[in-house]
Amino acid sequence: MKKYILFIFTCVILFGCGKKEETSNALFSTSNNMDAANFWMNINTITKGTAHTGYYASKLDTLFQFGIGLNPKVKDLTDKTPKKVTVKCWVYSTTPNLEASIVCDPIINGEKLGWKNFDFKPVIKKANEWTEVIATFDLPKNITPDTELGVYIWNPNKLMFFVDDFEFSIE
Ligand SMILES: [Ca+2]
Repeated sequence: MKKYILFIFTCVILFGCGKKEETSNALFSTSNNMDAANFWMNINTITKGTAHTGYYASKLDTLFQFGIGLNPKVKDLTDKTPKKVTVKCWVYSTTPNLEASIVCDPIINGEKLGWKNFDFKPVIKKANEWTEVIATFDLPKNITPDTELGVYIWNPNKLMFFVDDFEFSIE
């Protein structure tokens, strides 16, 4: 009988522990792999208020023509030659048909290798709602390990909009 009680007791403990591991009570969590720490630019556009996740997003307006972005050298990211850059982000515009874009501007020793932009206008049609944007840029074949891959939000008309959850990847 004692053995059975011990067995049941053990099961309760194991089951209880297993369940605890599955649930998270975190009200907030974040991560930072430190590899991208030096690459970010225009972080002074980050403001508290309208946000897709949490409380903060990059705000563009009459003061900020350039929003969140990054500018790493190829050699700081990979030993290989990347062919593509992909940016995913969420955008909230206060005006419909947003005239702004994501720019990909690879530069080596001050020389531009092929400036490209992904226009928000066909994607961000409605005002005051969050929309996910995915932009892919083919990189020029002549990039080198020292090429800087400048990728950032451009707001030439000084409109007000917000950008959050900006993801950058190369392949
Ligand atoms: Ca956020």
